[in-house]
Amino acid sequence: MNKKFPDGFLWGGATAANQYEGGYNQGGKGWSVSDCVKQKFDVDVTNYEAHNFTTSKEIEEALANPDDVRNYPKRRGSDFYNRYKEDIALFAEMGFKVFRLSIAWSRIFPNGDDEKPNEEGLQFYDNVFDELQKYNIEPLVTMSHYEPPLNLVLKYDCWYSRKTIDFFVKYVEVICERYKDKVKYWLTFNEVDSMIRHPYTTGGLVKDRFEGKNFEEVIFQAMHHQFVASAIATKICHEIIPGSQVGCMLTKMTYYPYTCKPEDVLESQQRMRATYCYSDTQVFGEYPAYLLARFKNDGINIVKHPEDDNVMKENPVDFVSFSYYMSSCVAADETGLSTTAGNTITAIKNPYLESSDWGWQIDPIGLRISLVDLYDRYRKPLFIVENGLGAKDELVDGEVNDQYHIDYYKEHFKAMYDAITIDGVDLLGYTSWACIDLVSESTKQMSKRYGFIYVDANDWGEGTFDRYRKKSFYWYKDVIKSNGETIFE
Ligand code: BGP
Repeated sequence: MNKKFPDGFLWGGATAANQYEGGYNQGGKGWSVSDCVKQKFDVDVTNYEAHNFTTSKEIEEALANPDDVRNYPKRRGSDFYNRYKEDIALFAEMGFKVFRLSIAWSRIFPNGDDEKPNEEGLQFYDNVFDELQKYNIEPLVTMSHYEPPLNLVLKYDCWYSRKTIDFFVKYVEVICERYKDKVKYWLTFNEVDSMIRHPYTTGGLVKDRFEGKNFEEVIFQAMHHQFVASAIATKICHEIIPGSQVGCMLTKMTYYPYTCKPEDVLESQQRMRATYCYSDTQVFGEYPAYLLARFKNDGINIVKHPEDDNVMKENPVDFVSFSYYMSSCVAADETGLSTTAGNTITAIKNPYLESSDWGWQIDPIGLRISLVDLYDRYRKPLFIVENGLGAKDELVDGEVNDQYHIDYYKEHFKAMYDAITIDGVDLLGYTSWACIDLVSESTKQMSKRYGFIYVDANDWGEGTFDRYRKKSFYWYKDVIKSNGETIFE
Protein backbone atom coordinates (compact mmCIF):
# COMPACT_ATOMS: atom_id res chain seq x y z
CA MET A 1 0.00 0.00 0.00
CA ASN A 2 1.25 3.47 -0.85
CA LYS A 3 2.06 5.57 2.15
CA LYS A 4 0.59 9.04 1.93
CA PHE A 5 -0.37 11.85 4.28
CA PRO A 6 -4.08 12.49 4.87
CA ASP A 7 -5.96 14.26 2.07
CA GLY A 8 -5.89 18.01 2.50
CA PHE A 9 -2.70 17.96 4.58
CA LEU A 10 -1.35 21.51 4.51
CA TRP A 11 2.26 21.39 3.28
CA GLY A 12 4.11 24.67 3.13
CA GLY A 13 6.69 26.98 4.63
CA ALA A 14 7.05 29.63 7.31
CA THR A 15 8.60 33.07 7.67
CA ALA A 16 8.21 36.15 9.88
CA ALA A 17 8.21 39.82 8.92
CA ASN A 18 10.90 40.78 11.42
CA GLN A 19 13.43 38.46 9.75
CA TYR A 20 12.21 38.28 6.18
CA GLU A 21 10.29 41.32 5.09
CA GLY A 22 12.86 44.12 5.20
CA GLY A 23 11.61 47.43 3.80
CA TYR A 24 12.02 48.91 7.28
CA ASN A 25 11.92 52.47 5.92
CA GLN A 26 9.37 51.92 3.17
CA GLY A 27 5.60 52.28 2.98
CA GLY A 28 5.29 54.36 6.14
CA LYS A 29 6.47 51.58 8.45
CA GLY A 30 7.46 52.60 11.98
CA TRP A 31 10.36 51.22 14.03
CA SER A 32 9.78 47.82 15.56
CA VAL A 33 11.83 46.34 18.39
CA SER A 34 13.60 44.07 15.91
CA ASP A 35 14.77 46.97 13.75
CA CYS A 36 16.96 47.97 16.69
CA VAL A 37 18.63 44.61 17.25
CA LYS A 38 22.27 44.68 16.32
CA GLN A 39 24.26 41.78 14.97
CA LYS A 40 27.01 41.04 17.48
CA PHE A 41 29.72 39.78 15.16
CA ASP A 42 32.25 39.35 17.98
CA VAL A 43 30.03 37.17 20.20
CA ASP A 44 30.12 33.38 19.91
CA VAL A 45 26.97 32.17 18.12
CA THR A 46 26.19 29.65 20.84
CA ASN A 47 26.04 32.39 23.49
CA TYR A 48 22.34 33.05 23.05
CA GLU A 49 22.04 35.24 26.13
CA ALA A 50 24.51 37.81 24.83
CA HIS A 51 22.80 37.80 21.44
CA ASN A 52 19.32 38.23 22.86
CA PHE A 53 19.89 41.00 25.34
CA THR A 54 19.11 44.62 24.41
CA THR A 55 19.74 47.69 26.59
CA SER A 56 18.41 51.25 26.47
CA LYS A 57 21.85 52.36 25.34
CA GLU A 58 21.74 49.94 22.44
CA ILE A 59 18.33 51.23 21.39
CA GLU A 60 19.64 54.81 21.46
CA GLU A 61 22.58 53.75 19.31
CA ALA A 62 20.23 52.02 16.86
CA LEU A 63 18.06 55.11 16.52
CA ALA A 64 21.12 57.28 16.02
CA ASN A 65 22.02 55.11 13.01
CA PRO A 66 18.78 54.97 11.04
CA ASP A 67 20.44 54.08 7.72
CA ASP A 68 22.62 51.26 9.01
CA VAL A 69 21.44 47.99 7.49
CA ARG A 70 24.83 46.34 7.75
CA ASN A 71 24.78 46.00 11.53
CA TYR A 72 21.00 45.79 11.85
CA PRO A 73 20.15 42.88 9.53
CA LYS A 74 16.49 42.63 10.45
CA ARG A 75 15.95 45.99 8.83
CA ARG A 76 16.75 44.43 5.48
CA GLY A 77 15.62 40.82 6.04
CA SER A 78 15.52 39.07 2.67
CA ASP A 79 13.65 41.93 1.02
CA PHE A 80 10.29 40.17 0.74
CA TYR A 81 8.73 43.63 0.79
CA ASN A 82 10.03 44.31 -2.70
CA ARG A 83 10.16 40.74 -3.99
CA TYR A 84 6.97 39.15 -2.74
CA LYS A 85 5.68 38.31 -6.22
CA GLU A 86 8.83 36.47 -7.16
CA ASP A 87 8.94 34.60 -3.84
CA ILE A 88 5.29 33.58 -3.91
CA ALA A 89 5.73 32.31 -7.47
CA LEU A 90 8.58 30.12 -6.19
CA PHE A 91 6.45 28.82 -3.30
CA ALA A 92 3.72 28.05 -5.82
CA GLU A 93 6.22 26.21 -8.00
CA MET A 94 6.98 23.97 -5.01
CA GLY A 95 3.26 23.36 -4.70
CA PHE A 96 2.73 25.06 -1.33
CA LYS A 97 -0.76 24.65 0.10
CA VAL A 98 -0.05 27.08 2.94
CA PHE A 99 2.37 29.93 3.61
CA ARG A 100 3.03 31.25 7.08
CA LEU A 101 3.94 34.92 7.41
CA SER A 102 3.50 37.56 10.05
CA ILE A 103 2.06 41.02 9.76
CA ALA A 104 4.48 43.66 11.00
CA TRP A 105 2.39 45.51 13.57
CA SER A 106 4.47 48.68 13.04
CA ARG A 107 3.59 48.64 9.33
CA ILE A 108 -0.09 48.93 10.26
CA PHE A 109 0.26 51.17 13.33
CA PRO A 110 3.73 52.73 12.96
CA ASN A 111 3.82 53.92 16.57
CA GLY A 112 1.47 51.36 18.04
CA ASP A 113 -0.73 54.05 19.59
CA ASP A 114 -1.71 55.89 16.39
CA GLU A 115 -5.26 57.04 15.91
CA LYS A 116 -5.57 55.60 12.39
CA PRO A 117 -3.87 52.70 10.62
CA ASN A 118 -1.35 53.22 7.84
CA GLU A 119 -3.19 52.53 4.57
CA GLU A 120 0.00 51.77 2.66
CA GLY A 121 0.85 49.04 5.15
CA LEU A 122 -2.62 47.52 4.90
CA GLN A 123 -2.41 47.60 1.12
CA PHE A 124 0.92 45.75 1.16
CA TYR A 125 -0.63 42.71 2.87
CA ASP A 126 -3.66 42.93 0.59
CA ASN A 127 -1.26 42.58 -2.31
CA VAL A 128 0.49 39.64 -0.65
CA PHE A 129 -2.75 37.81 0.14
CA ASP A 130 -4.07 38.43 -3.39
CA GLU A 131 -0.89 37.02 -4.82
CA LEU A 132 -1.21 33.92 -2.62
CA GLN A 133 -4.83 33.51 -3.64
CA LYS A 134 -3.78 33.50 -7.28
CA TYR A 135 -1.98 30.22 -6.61
CA ASN A 136 -4.50 28.81 -4.11
CA ILE A 137 -2.04 29.12 -1.26
CA GLU A 138 -3.71 29.48 2.12
CA PRO A 139 -2.11 32.18 4.31
CA LEU A 140 -1.37 31.33 7.94
CA VAL A 141 -0.86 34.67 9.66
CA THR A 142 0.96 35.39 12.91
CA MET A 143 -0.31 38.60 14.45
CA SER A 144 2.84 39.24 16.46
CA HIS A 145 6.23 37.68 15.79
CA TYR A 146 8.85 39.80 17.60
CA GLU A 147 7.49 43.00 16.03
CA PRO A 148 6.01 45.30 18.71
CA PRO A 149 6.32 48.95 17.65
CA LEU A 150 9.33 50.50 19.37
CA ASN A 151 7.33 53.54 20.45
CA LEU A 152 5.31 51.30 22.77
CA VAL A 153 8.56 50.28 24.47
CA LEU A 154 9.81 53.81 24.93
CA LYS A 155 6.49 55.30 25.99
CA TYR A 156 4.73 52.53 27.91
CA ASP A 157 7.22 49.67 28.54
CA CYS A 158 5.26 47.73 25.96
CA TRP A 159 3.63 44.52 27.21
CA TYR A 160 4.30 45.39 30.85
CA SER A 161 1.62 48.03 30.46
CA ARG A 162 -2.03 47.07 30.40
CA LYS A 163 -2.53 49.79 27.78
CA THR A 164 -0.75 47.63 25.23
CA ILE A 165 -3.68 45.20 25.34
CA ASP A 166 -5.90 47.99 23.98
CA PHE A 167 -3.40 48.97 21.28
CA PHE A 168 -3.08 45.34 20.23
CA VAL A 169 -6.85 44.80 20.21
CA LYS A 170 -7.29 47.80 17.96
CA TYR A 171 -4.65 46.42 15.60
CA VAL A 172 -6.34 42.99 15.59
CA GLU A 173 -9.74 44.51 14.84
CA VAL A 174 -8.28 46.39 11.92
CA ILE A 175 -6.48 43.41 10.36
CA CYS A 176 -9.36 40.99 10.90
CA GLU A 177 -11.83 43.41 9.34
CA ARG A 178 -9.53 44.17 6.43
CA TYR A 179 -8.50 40.59 5.64
CA LYS A 180 -11.68 38.76 6.64
CA ASP A 181 -12.21 37.38 3.14
CA LYS A 182 -8.58 36.42 2.67
CA VAL A 183 -7.25 34.84 5.86
CA LYS A 184 -8.77 31.91 7.71
CA TYR A 185 -5.83 30.58 9.80
CA TRP A 186 -4.35 32.85 12.49
CA LEU A 187 -1.78 32.59 15.27
CA THR A 188 -1.82 35.24 17.98
CA PHE A 189 1.70 35.41 19.47
CA ASN A 190 4.70 33.55 18.15
CA GLU A 191 6.27 31.43 20.90
CA VAL A 192 4.47 33.23 23.71
CA ASP A 193 6.80 31.42 26.16
CA SER A 194 9.88 32.99 24.55
CA MET A 195 9.38 36.14 26.62
CA ILE A 196 11.22 34.26 29.35
CA ARG A 197 14.26 33.79 27.13
CA HIS A 198 14.22 37.03 25.13
CA PRO A 199 12.02 39.56 26.92
CA TYR A 200 12.95 42.40 24.57
CA THR A 201 11.94 40.97 21.19
CA THR A 202 8.88 39.11 22.48
CA GLY A 203 7.60 41.55 25.07
CA GLY A 204 9.39 44.83 24.38
CA LEU A 205 10.89 44.65 27.89
CA VAL A 206 14.23 46.38 28.41
CA LYS A 207 15.68 45.17 31.69
CA ASP A 208 17.44 48.39 32.68
CA ARG A 209 14.10 50.23 32.62
CA PHE A 210 12.91 48.09 35.55
CA GLU A 211 15.62 48.74 38.10
CA GLY A 212 14.51 47.85 41.62
CA LYS A 213 11.77 45.56 40.33
CA ASN A 214 11.76 41.76 40.25
CA PHE A 215 12.34 41.24 36.52
CA GLU A 216 10.82 37.76 36.57
CA GLU A 217 7.62 39.29 37.89
CA VAL A 218 7.79 41.96 35.18
CA ILE A 219 8.02 39.22 32.54
CA PHE A 220 5.06 37.28 33.92
CA GLN A 221 2.99 40.46 34.20
CA ALA A 222 3.72 41.23 30.54
CA MET A 223 2.92 37.65 29.62
CA HIS A 224 -0.38 37.89 31.46
CA HIS A 225 -1.24 40.86 29.29
CA GLN A 226 -0.39 38.80 26.20
CA PHE A 227 -2.59 35.93 27.39
CA VAL A 228 -5.52 38.30 27.85
CA ALA A 229 -4.80 40.00 24.52
CA SER A 230 -4.57 36.62 22.81
CA ALA A 231 -7.95 35.56 24.20
CA ILE A 232 -9.57 38.82 23.07
CA ALA A 233 -7.92 38.44 19.64
CA THR A 234 -9.37 34.92 19.38
CA LYS A 235 -12.80 36.28 20.18
CA ILE A 236 -12.49 39.10 17.63
CA CYS A 237 -11.33 36.68 14.95
CA HIS A 238 -14.25 34.35 15.56
CA GLU A 239 -16.73 37.23 15.51
CA ILE A 240 -15.43 39.00 12.42
CA ILE A 241 -14.42 35.92 10.43
CA PRO A 242 -16.88 33.06 10.86
CA GLY A 243 -15.12 29.74 10.50
CA SER A 244 -11.69 31.19 11.25
CA GLN A 245 -9.23 29.01 13.14
CA VAL A 246 -6.99 30.57 15.77
CA GLY A 247 -3.98 28.86 17.28
CA CYS A 248 -1.51 29.42 20.07
CA MET A 249 2.17 28.94 19.27
CA LEU A 250 4.59 27.23 21.60
CA THR A 251 8.34 26.62 21.46
CA LYS A 252 8.25 22.86 21.84
CA MET A 253 11.22 22.13 24.00
CA THR A 254 11.78 18.41 24.56
CA TYR A 255 13.84 17.42 27.56
CA TYR A 256 14.90 13.83 28.20
CA PRO A 257 16.21 12.62 31.54
CA TYR A 258 19.96 12.12 31.17
CA THR A 259 19.70 8.81 33.06
CA CYS A 260 16.88 6.67 34.47
CA LYS A 261 17.67 7.92 37.97
CA PRO A 262 14.31 9.04 39.41
CA GLU A 263 15.88 12.41 40.24
CA ASP A 264 16.68 12.95 36.55
CA VAL A 265 13.24 11.76 35.46
CA LEU A 266 11.64 14.19 37.90
CA GLU A 267 13.88 16.98 36.61
CA SER A 268 12.78 16.33 33.02
CA GLN A 269 9.13 16.27 34.09
CA GLN A 270 9.60 19.62 35.82
CA ARG A 271 11.27 21.11 32.77
CA MET A 272 8.55 19.82 30.47
CA ARG A 273 5.91 21.38 32.67
CA ALA A 274 7.83 24.64 32.54
CA THR A 275 7.36 24.37 28.77
CA TYR A 276 3.71 23.31 28.83
CA CYS A 277 2.49 25.85 31.36
CA TYR A 278 2.01 28.47 28.64
CA SER A 279 0.09 26.32 26.17
CA ASP A 280 -1.90 24.86 29.10
CA THR A 281 -2.99 28.42 29.86
CA GLN A 282 -4.03 29.13 26.29
CA VAL A 283 -5.71 25.79 25.63
CA PHE A 284 -7.52 25.35 28.94
CA GLY A 285 -8.12 29.08 29.37
CA GLU A 286 -6.69 29.28 32.86
CA TYR A 287 -3.34 29.18 34.60
CA PRO A 288 -2.48 25.61 35.62
CA ALA A 289 -2.20 24.97 39.35
CA TYR A 290 1.51 24.24 39.12
CA LEU A 291 2.20 27.65 37.55
CA LEU A 292 0.15 29.38 40.23
CA ALA A 293 2.17 27.43 42.81
CA ARG A 294 5.36 28.71 41.21
CA PHE A 295 4.12 32.30 41.38
CA LYS A 296 3.33 31.81 45.04
CA ASN A 297 6.62 30.14 45.91
CA ASP A 298 8.67 32.72 44.00
CA GLY A 299 6.75 35.69 45.39
CA ILE A 300 5.45 36.68 41.95
CA ASN A 301 2.32 38.80 42.08
CA ILE A 302 0.41 39.32 38.86
CA VAL A 303 -2.01 42.20 38.71
CA LYS A 304 -5.19 40.98 37.04
CA HIS A 305 -8.41 42.72 36.19
CA PRO A 306 -11.62 41.06 37.39
CA GLU A 307 -12.71 40.20 33.83
CA ASP A 308 -9.40 38.57 32.81
CA ASP A 309 -10.18 35.07 34.06
CA ASN A 310 -13.48 34.98 32.20
CA VAL A 311 -12.06 36.33 28.97
CA MET A 312 -9.33 33.68 29.05
CA LYS A 313 -11.71 30.89 29.99
CA GLU A 314 -14.27 31.75 27.32
CA ASN A 315 -11.83 32.11 24.44
CA PRO A 316 -9.41 29.21 24.26
CA VAL A 317 -7.55 28.50 21.02
CA ASP A 318 -8.90 26.22 18.29
CA PHE A 319 -5.64 24.46 17.56
CA VAL A 320 -2.15 24.14 18.96
CA SER A 321 0.80 25.13 16.83
CA PHE A 322 4.43 24.80 17.74
CA SER A 323 8.03 25.01 16.63
CA TYR A 324 10.26 21.98 16.97
CA TYR A 325 13.94 21.92 16.11
CA MET A 326 15.80 19.78 18.59
CA SER A 327 15.78 18.00 21.93
CA SER A 328 18.08 18.12 24.95
CA CYS A 329 18.80 16.28 28.18
CA VAL A 330 18.47 17.39 31.77
CA ALA A 331 19.85 16.00 35.02
CA ALA A 332 19.34 16.79 38.67
CA ASP A 333 23.10 17.14 39.01
CA GLU A 334 24.81 18.51 35.92
CA THR A 335 28.34 18.30 37.28
CA GLY A 336 30.80 17.05 34.68
CA LEU A 337 28.23 16.72 31.89
CA SER A 338 28.94 18.44 28.61
CA THR A 339 26.43 20.97 27.35
CA THR A 340 25.40 22.20 23.94
CA ALA A 341 23.34 25.02 22.48
CA GLY A 342 19.70 24.70 21.46
CA ASN A 343 16.96 27.09 20.45
CA THR A 344 17.80 29.98 22.81
CA ILE A 345 18.82 27.53 25.53
CA THR A 346 21.91 25.69 26.68
CA ALA A 347 21.34 22.10 27.77
CA ILE A 348 23.04 18.79 28.39
CA LYS A 349 24.33 16.96 25.37
CA ASN A 350 22.66 13.71 24.37
CA PRO A 351 25.35 11.12 23.49
CA TYR A 352 23.00 9.42 21.01
CA LEU A 353 22.31 12.46 18.84
CA GLU A 354 24.20 14.49 16.29
CA SER A 355 24.19 18.26 16.33
CA SER A 356 23.89 20.99 13.73
CA ASP A 357 26.77 23.41 13.17
CA TRP A 358 25.12 25.62 15.79
CA GLY A 359 25.00 22.79 18.34
CA TRP A 360 21.25 22.08 18.08
CA GLN A 361 20.70 18.33 18.51
CA ILE A 362 18.90 16.67 15.62
CA ASP A 363 16.14 14.36 16.82
CA PRO A 364 13.29 13.28 14.51
CA ILE A 365 11.97 10.75 17.03
CA GLY A 366 11.67 13.66 19.45
CA LEU A 367 9.20 15.21 17.01
CA ARG A 368 7.00 12.11 17.16
CA ILE A 369 7.23 12.11 20.95
CA SER A 370 6.28 15.80 20.97
CA LEU A 371 3.29 15.28 18.71
CA VAL A 372 2.00 12.43 20.84
CA ASP A 373 2.53 14.32 24.10
CA LEU A 374 0.81 17.45 22.84
CA TYR A 375 -2.11 15.57 21.34
CA ASP A 376 -2.66 13.42 24.42
CA ARG A 377 -2.52 16.52 26.58
CA TYR A 378 -4.78 18.81 24.57
CA ARG A 379 -6.93 16.68 22.20
CA LYS A 380 -6.90 19.60 19.77
CA PRO A 381 -5.62 19.59 16.20
CA LEU A 382 -1.90 20.30 15.99
CA PHE A 383 0.05 22.32 13.44
CA ILE A 384 3.84 22.19 13.08
CA VAL A 385 4.55 25.78 12.09
CA GLU A 386 8.34 25.69 12.40
CA ASN A 387 10.86 22.92 11.92
CA GLY A 388 14.13 22.88 10.03
CA LEU A 389 17.90 22.87 10.05
CA GLY A 390 20.11 25.96 10.09
CA ALA A 391 23.14 25.12 7.93
CA LYS A 392 26.02 26.63 5.99
CA ASP A 393 25.17 26.47 2.30
CA GLU A 394 27.50 27.01 -0.60
CA LEU A 395 26.32 28.48 -3.86
CA VAL A 396 28.35 26.95 -6.70
CA ASP A 397 27.51 27.88 -10.28
CA GLY A 398 24.02 28.87 -9.26
CA GLU A 399 23.36 25.58 -7.44
CA VAL A 400 23.25 24.51 -3.80
CA ASN A 401 23.67 20.84 -2.99
CA ASP A 402 21.97 20.82 0.42
CA GLN A 403 21.54 17.10 0.96
CA TYR A 404 21.72 17.73 4.76
CA HIS A 405 18.44 19.68 4.62
CA ILE A 406 16.81 16.83 2.71
CA ASP A 407 18.10 14.23 5.19
CA TYR A 408 16.81 16.29 8.11
CA TYR A 409 13.35 16.79 6.59
CA LYS A 410 12.99 13.21 5.40
CA GLU A 411 13.42 11.76 8.89
CA HIS A 412 11.15 14.37 10.47
CA PHE A 413 8.43 13.72 7.87
CA LYS A 414 8.60 9.99 8.60
CA ALA A 415 8.17 10.76 12.28
CA MET A 416 5.11 12.88 11.45
CA TYR A 417 3.70 10.08 9.34
CA ASP A 418 4.07 7.60 12.20
CA ALA A 419 2.48 10.04 14.64
CA ILE A 420 -0.52 10.39 12.35
CA THR A 421 -0.95 6.80 11.23
CA ILE A 422 0.21 4.84 14.29
CA ASP A 423 -0.38 7.22 17.18
CA GLY A 424 -3.60 8.76 15.89
CA VAL A 425 -2.45 12.38 16.07
CA ASP A 426 -4.60 14.96 14.27
CA LEU A 427 -2.03 17.05 12.41
CA LEU A 428 -3.37 19.86 10.24
CA GLY A 429 -0.19 20.71 8.43
CA TYR A 430 3.47 21.52 8.33
CA THR A 431 5.32 24.72 7.53
CA SER A 432 9.09 24.40 7.45
CA TRP A 433 11.26 27.10 8.99
CA ALA A 434 12.19 28.86 6.97
CA CYS A 435 11.18 28.03 3.41
CA ILE A 436 13.54 30.71 2.13
CA ASP A 437 16.81 31.99 3.63
CA LEU A 438 16.31 34.85 6.07
CA VAL A 439 17.96 36.52 9.05
CA SER A 440 18.41 34.28 12.09
CA GLU A 441 16.45 35.28 15.14
CA SER A 442 19.02 34.28 17.73
CA THR A 443 22.29 35.21 16.00
CA LYS A 444 21.05 37.65 13.31
CA GLN A 445 23.19 35.80 10.79
CA MET A 446 22.16 35.37 7.17
CA SER A 447 24.62 32.50 6.88
CA LYS A 448 22.49 30.26 9.11
CA ARG A 449 20.40 29.03 6.22
CA TYR A 450 17.18 27.04 6.49
CA GLY A 451 15.55 27.65 3.12
CA PHE A 452 14.65 25.63 0.04
CA ILE A 453 15.49 28.89 -1.71
CA TYR A 454 18.93 30.45 -1.41
CA VAL A 455 19.11 34.23 -1.03
CA ASP A 456 22.34 35.74 -2.28
CA ALA A 457 23.27 37.93 0.70
CA ASN A 458 25.91 37.50 3.38
CA ASP A 459 25.96 38.43 7.08
CA TRP A 460 26.79 42.03 6.22
CA GLY A 461 23.94 42.30 3.72
CA GLU A 462 26.31 42.25 0.76
CA GLY A 463 25.03 40.46 -2.35
CA THR A 464 22.42 40.68 -5.07
CA PHE A 465 19.57 39.20 -2.96
CA ASP A 466 18.78 37.09 -6.00
CA ARG A 467 16.96 33.82 -5.38
CA TYR A 468 18.26 30.34 -6.31
CA ARG A 469 16.48 27.00 -6.07
CA LYS A 470 18.43 24.59 -3.87
CA LYS A 471 18.46 20.81 -4.35
CA SER A 472 15.95 20.59 -1.49
CA PHE A 473 13.57 22.81 -3.47
CA TYR A 474 13.02 20.07 -6.06
CA TRP A 475 12.89 17.39 -3.39
CA TYR A 476 10.19 19.20 -1.37
CA LYS A 477 8.22 19.83 -4.55
CA ASP A 478 8.06 16.07 -5.12
CA VAL A 479 7.09 15.45 -1.50
CA ILE A 480 4.16 17.85 -1.77
CA LYS A 481 3.10 16.59 -5.18
CA SER A 482 3.01 12.99 -3.95
CA ASN A 483 1.49 14.02 -0.58
CA GLY A 484 4.44 12.53 1.25
CA GLU A 485 4.81 9.33 -0.74
CA THR A 486 8.31 10.09 -2.04
CA ILE A 487 9.85 10.30 1.42
CA PHE A 488 9.68 6.51 1.57
CA GLU A 489 11.57 5.96 -1.68
C1 BGP B 1 12.09 30.18 16.46
C2 BGP B 1 11.57 31.55 16.06
C3 BGP B 1 11.91 31.96 14.67
C4 BGP B 1 13.19 31.41 14.14
C5 BGP B 1 13.58 30.03 14.62
C6 BGP B 1 14.99 29.58 14.30
O1 BGP B 1 12.17 30.04 17.81
O2 BGP B 1 10.17 31.59 16.16
O3 BGP B 1 11.74 33.34 14.55
O4 BGP B 1 14.14 32.27 13.83
O5 BGP B 1 13.36 29.90 15.98
O6 BGP B 1 15.90 30.19 15.17
P1 BGP B 1 17.20 30.93 14.66
O7 BGP B 1 16.75 31.92 13.67
O8 BGP B 1 17.80 31.53 15.86
O9 BGP B 1 18.05 29.87 14.05
